[in-house]
Amino acid sequence: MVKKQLDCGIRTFQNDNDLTGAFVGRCTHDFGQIVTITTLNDGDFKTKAIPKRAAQTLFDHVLVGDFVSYSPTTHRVLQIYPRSSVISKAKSHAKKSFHQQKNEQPIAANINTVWIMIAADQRFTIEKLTRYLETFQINGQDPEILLSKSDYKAATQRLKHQIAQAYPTLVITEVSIHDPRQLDALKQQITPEETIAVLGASGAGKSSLLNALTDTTLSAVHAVRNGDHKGKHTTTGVSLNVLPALGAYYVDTPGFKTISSHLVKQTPEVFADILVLAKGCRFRDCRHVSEPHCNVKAALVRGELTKAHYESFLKFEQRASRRS
Ligand SMILES: Nc1nc2c(ncn2[C@@H]2O[C@H](COP(=O)(O)OP(=O)(O)OP(=O)(O)O)[C@@H](O)[C@H]2O)c(=O)[nH]1
Ligand SMILES: [Mg+2]
Ligand SMILES: [Zn+2]
Repeated sequence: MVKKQLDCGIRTFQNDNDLTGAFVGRCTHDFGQIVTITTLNDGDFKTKAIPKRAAQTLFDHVLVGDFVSYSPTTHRVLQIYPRSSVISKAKSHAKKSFHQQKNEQPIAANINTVWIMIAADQRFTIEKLTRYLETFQINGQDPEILLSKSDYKAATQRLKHQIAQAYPTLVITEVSIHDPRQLDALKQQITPEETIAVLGASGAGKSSLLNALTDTTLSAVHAVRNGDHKGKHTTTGVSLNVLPALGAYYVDTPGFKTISSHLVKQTPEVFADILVLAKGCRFRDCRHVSEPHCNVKAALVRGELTKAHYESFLKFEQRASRRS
């Protein structure tokens, strides 16, 4: 049983895909040009991130979370198996290009759940939260929000209030690595075999939470800067880590500077209410700004919609129209 929990999900993947007997590994570390592949019987090995035989498109870079077939003699990746999901974001200094995939940086594959970590001691804006929600949707679902460093009690309450104004339906889980009760409640949310990707600003506490969940110092952490509490970009690569007690997998990521995507799939769930209201607007292409008989604005005037919620929807729409 314990062994099964530590296999990075390889056996389950083999069983589900009729691959028993095949040499299947999972990518557990991405250093840029080089990745680590973890296997059942051939240990861990490092290899080129872009396998020789793969077509030279961006998404053929082996990603953390990928299941691959490999040669046990040459330790090369032969094939990346089809992914159930990929998370990606726009490259930091991407120019606008016809070929949008080229400007997109893939982060990890075969992710079941995305946690966005917002720290109580860091600078926060609703717009940044919205960009996280639109960028890191997974299988048509919004990511889940973790409010970290909840031991900063007053700041936590302020943040929760601010978020509730803009997103009354958004569920937020508070967590502090110093609060065993909150850590236990978070563990209850994790299901065996689940692969969770954790994303958020540098210094938010992603690696600290990994250490807290594993009772180890698996991942390096570094104090945030005095004064503005900015992180120091301690984690540089993406890694998949085993949570042994839970039989699940935690993908630790570096704090990214830009959060946006050329590949936003759909309007975040948090705006579902506005999409419903918009069906009642007179004009199908209503922008809900100054058009007559706008049902969204009517709801705003009636107080059924907060100003913060309405305004963040408009900003989302503006970004969407710039993308298309
Ligand atoms: N008070 C408090 N501090 C925390 C908590 N979690 C993390 N920290 C501190 O926040 C700082 C940054 O934590 P890290 O885990 O390195 O942050 P990170 O998100 O991994 O940062 P990058 O690797 O740079 O992206 C460290 O000094 C941690 O001790 C918490 O729950 N409460
Ligand atoms: Mg880190
Ligand atoms: Zn309207």
